[in-house]
Amino acid sequence: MPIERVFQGTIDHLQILDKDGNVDTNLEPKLPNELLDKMYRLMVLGRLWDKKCIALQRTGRMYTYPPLEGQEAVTVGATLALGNEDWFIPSYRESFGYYIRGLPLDIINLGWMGVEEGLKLDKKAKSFPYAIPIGTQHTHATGVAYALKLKGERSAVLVCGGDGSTSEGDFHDALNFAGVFQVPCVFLIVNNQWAISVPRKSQTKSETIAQKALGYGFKAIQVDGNDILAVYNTVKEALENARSGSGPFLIEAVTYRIGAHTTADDPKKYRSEEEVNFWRDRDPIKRLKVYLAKKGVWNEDYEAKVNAEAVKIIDDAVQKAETYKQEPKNMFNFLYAKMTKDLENQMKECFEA
Ligand SMILES: Cc1ncc(C[n+]2csc(CCOP(=O)(O)OP(=O)(O)O)c2C)c(N)n1
Ligand SMILES: [Mg+2]
Repeated sequence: MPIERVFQGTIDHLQILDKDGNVDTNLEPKLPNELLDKMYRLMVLGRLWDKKCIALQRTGRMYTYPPLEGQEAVTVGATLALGNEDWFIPSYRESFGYYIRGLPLDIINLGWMGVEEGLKLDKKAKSFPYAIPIGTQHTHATGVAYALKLKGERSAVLVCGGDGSTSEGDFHDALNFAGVFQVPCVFLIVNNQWAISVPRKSQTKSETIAQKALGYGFKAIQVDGNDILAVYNTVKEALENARSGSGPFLIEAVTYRIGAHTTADDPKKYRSEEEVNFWRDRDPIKRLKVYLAKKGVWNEDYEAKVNAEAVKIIDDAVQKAETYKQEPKNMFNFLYAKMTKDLENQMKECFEA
């Protein structure tokens, strides 16, 4: 009996801006300067806000916080590519994306300060609270996307999960269902090389994470996650295809977490300084800066203005969050849509004793 090949798959890797900011002119998207300027401002704001959050945590003004440094192109590029009609379902690492979805920064601060209202998201932002349990957001996303499809809405879901989340059963359940029911969901897997102290190579034997989608019957691509042009364009196109009925898509964004996993982690215990420096050299902000300088958008004055503007936004947001009068009863109010009898009794015990 002749052997017949019944399946063959390939995964492409996309990079538009190289590590030194040189653009591949064959791939360069024609984005207006206003959008490129917005990307740069948001990445700078994200980085400075991240530094501030770490400083707040170190001085007892914020709780455990998961740093963003190094992954700004993924969070900013992906959320900027969303339409108002789409849904954003992030993990804890993409909380800065809420700002791009229209939530004020002080509300995001509140979430990391342990105030319940920080995750009571304005419905207009069409965003889910960030998932702390690894991988659970993937099944939620498939479910939301299925609902959009059943309702006949022209919108899509963007869900973000780490490389570690792809080892969870939830990830595979979500992809299988998404493929079978052709739901409008874009899975953005943020491969930052580590799941706390577990390296990517111990996570899966696959050469790429992207290829996992092929097993579930849909397409995928790997992009340079430190190249905002590649991230933005790929997510935008995938969302548009999903809205038009092409079904799910997976994007593996290859990036690196420069900081600690969270403020409760010490990465020096499991990774080398050389590795971190290798990735520092691939910084996402630096390469957009070079590109913008060549376009005549970036110069020293511009940099000073962008930084001053970011510092002001951050200071105002910290001030607002720290003077927020929280309602302690909300730790009971926000647990279920309707409070259970047990919780009601516990609340009474706490506040009426
Ligand atoms: C179900 C579950 N198991 C374990 C944990 C503990 N945990 C928190 S973060 C993390 C690693 C996640 O790594 P990855 O998905 O790559 O995301 P990253 O933190 O790198 O952004 C683990 C195991 C958890 N939060 N939830
Ligand atoms: Mg990871």
